[in-house]
Amino acid sequence: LQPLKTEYILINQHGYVSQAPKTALVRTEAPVTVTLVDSIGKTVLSIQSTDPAYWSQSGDKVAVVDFSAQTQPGRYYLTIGDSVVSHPVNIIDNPYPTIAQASIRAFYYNRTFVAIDSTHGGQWARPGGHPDTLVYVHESAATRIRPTGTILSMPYGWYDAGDYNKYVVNSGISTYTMLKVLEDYPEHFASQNLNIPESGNALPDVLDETLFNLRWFIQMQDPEDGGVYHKLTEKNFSGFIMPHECNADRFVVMKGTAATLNYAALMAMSARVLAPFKDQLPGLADSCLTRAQAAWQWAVKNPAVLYEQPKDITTGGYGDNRMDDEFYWAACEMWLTTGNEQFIPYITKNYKNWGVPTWGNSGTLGTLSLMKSSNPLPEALEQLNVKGNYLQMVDSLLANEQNAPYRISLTHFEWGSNSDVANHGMLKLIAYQLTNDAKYLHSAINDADYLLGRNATGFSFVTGFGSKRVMNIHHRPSAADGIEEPVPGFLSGGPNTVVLNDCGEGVVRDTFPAKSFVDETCSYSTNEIAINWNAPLAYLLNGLAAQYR
Ligand code: 9MR
Repeated sequence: LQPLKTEYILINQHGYVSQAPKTALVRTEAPVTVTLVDSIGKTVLSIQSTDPAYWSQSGDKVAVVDFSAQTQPGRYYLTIGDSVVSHPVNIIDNPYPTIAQASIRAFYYNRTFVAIDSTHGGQWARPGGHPDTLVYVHESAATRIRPTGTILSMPYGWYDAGDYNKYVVNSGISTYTMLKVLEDYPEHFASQNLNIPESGNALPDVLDETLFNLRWFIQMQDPEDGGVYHKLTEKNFSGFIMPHECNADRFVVMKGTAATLNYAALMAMSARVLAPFKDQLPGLADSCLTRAQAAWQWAVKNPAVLYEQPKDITTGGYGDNRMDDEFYWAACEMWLTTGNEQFIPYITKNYKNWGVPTWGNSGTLGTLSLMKSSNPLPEALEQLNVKGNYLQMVDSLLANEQNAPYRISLTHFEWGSNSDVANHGMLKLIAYQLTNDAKYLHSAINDADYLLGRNATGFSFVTGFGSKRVMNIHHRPSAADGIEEPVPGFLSGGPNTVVLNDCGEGVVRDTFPAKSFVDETCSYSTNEIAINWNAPLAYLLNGLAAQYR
């Protein structure tokens, strides 16, 4: 089988489910016959591809190869003639548990403050950094009681991404998604062992990991008035050094409506999701609710305080200029947790089909929570037809997928495009929970296949998994630790054309969006990692792992 022209055949390099549909893609101008061979070269299946179709996003033609008929677990290869062979094709009863676990362990590796020890971190053990027990109030956040330079202690929390800062707006959606996957798949998490320091205590490991972030998040409220700081940050992004080598001052910056509503929403949701664990976490759910109420009141009094980046701060902006999605999300959570009718008008006024969730568009999170409610909705909410509209939105994602040569629902590549694919997968799994219709489950598998190699770049985008996997993520510890393999379990942001020259003149990127990606540390716009990207990945992979257990 020489030479190896693996790029012609695009597969999920991690593994296919033995009892589910299995597809690969072939880059070809005309239909081809593809052979599935076993590890000693014996033909087990001969497959005729579909007619190739052109995709304007990738600038190439691909044909679909469906090898679902092979249900026997094992290691195989897809071949064309005697010169083209794929990466190994793994067929497994449930390929997801290990990678699902890694997608959550990635958050452990991104903890601030604590050291990552070798028992839990293996070769990626490192000293702790950024204790955040000494944080200054920036002048943009100063009040009479907390004037500029006041010292606060706000420890714990995850680093946002490849940088070392902590941002409320982005942390809120990430934490929500992690609590949501726990809420939706409790049995899966009852037995999952993440090998983190808290493993073995009475809580599910995913909750322990999420609490590590929540314990920081909860502190971002100004106790005087209930408003919430936009971020906890250094003035400028640090160099590519290890966490413990950083010694730049840290600040809390400007209170704003988006951060405050995001906080109200997450705190109210936490009060609900944590309630069953009140024996292990005494008082926590109650205090989340008290804080949610104070934040809500601040936001009602200050409904349009937009975040403005102060002149001396250059780290991530996460500046969100629309508040109606946050008002909707927060009102949904507040109503669900308190049952107080005062929130209903905020829900009805701001309801719409908010679409795929992102840090700047969080409305659908409220819808996901509403749909999970076990109590019947009051008439005013029933009339919104939330569930019907939701399923219609997911159906349109499925229609996109059917029409797309690459068999995904993505039609437009934004910064963090891979997280949109992962979020599609999450939305589809939730549609599957609501309907039990396998078409949603199978479409979510296609999203996982894409992320794990069946895409226009040929890369598996999850560190540590896949034959041709990303190695040079824009992640300070991975770049500075002297270890060849990047920290595992992280989802690379993925192709897009937003910043074509992030690596300077020396690196030329493809101008087709689906191929505009480089596996270089410098490519912050295509190869960074982030908690809001890993969270839907964790949802998708753990949901699939739960499905095939
Ligand atoms: O995910 C964010 C993306 O939507 C924005 O277009 C981009 C530029 O503002 O910023 C991304 O978020 C980055 C954040 O600002 C700082 N930490 C790293 C994040 C991922 O790149």
